[in-house]
Amino acid sequence: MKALILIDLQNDFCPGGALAVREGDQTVSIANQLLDQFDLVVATQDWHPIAHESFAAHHAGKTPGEVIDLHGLPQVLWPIHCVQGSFGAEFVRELNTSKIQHVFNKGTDPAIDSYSGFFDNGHRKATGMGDFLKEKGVDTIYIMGLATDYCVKFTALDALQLGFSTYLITDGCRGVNLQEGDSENALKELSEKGAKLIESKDLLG
Ligand code: VGL
Ligand code: ZN
Repeated sequence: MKALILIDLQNDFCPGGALAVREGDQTVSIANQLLDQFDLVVATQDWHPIAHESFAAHHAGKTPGEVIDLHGLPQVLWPIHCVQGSFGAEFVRELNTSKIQHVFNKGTDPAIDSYSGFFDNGHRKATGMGDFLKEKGVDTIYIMGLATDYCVKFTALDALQLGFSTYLITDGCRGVNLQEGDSENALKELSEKGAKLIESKDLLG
């Protein structure tokens, strides 16, 4: 049984948003086209309290893009984004959410970030997505969304580690690219670790 996981298709990651990813909005129509190819569709939603410690604004003298030690983990500092209940945290209006069976919120603990849809960055707490998918009999996961070099990458790494056969729909992803090549390197690493890189047309026949 195969599932589609839509990663963080939220206003703040699209042009005009607080943590805008170049061409982030172009992934939405791809998601909409793919929905009918899957028995099960789930989504993740970056969902931070305003006090989230990944926000550079909470660290005097720090700016977005800098890396700090946050309770023992390296943490990239971000602009304030995807605050619970804000417009920026909402799914992009054009996304057809009617086929999404479950939304997994992440990044809700102010003290730790959560790039993966499965676990926080310290692998301390699970979101429940892994158990949910296994209970539904899912063994194969197709991942797309935002951003390639953060939430897509870490969701796919965890999917592999959890034993799911893992596909990345590359034209359905866009990256932040704080450093040039981050997204390319993420795809390369995922491929080396066993993820299969495909394009949406491979599913649409
Ligand atoms: C993300 C940075 C911070 C993502 C979320 O969705 O890739 N990146 N929060
Ligand atoms: Zn975030």
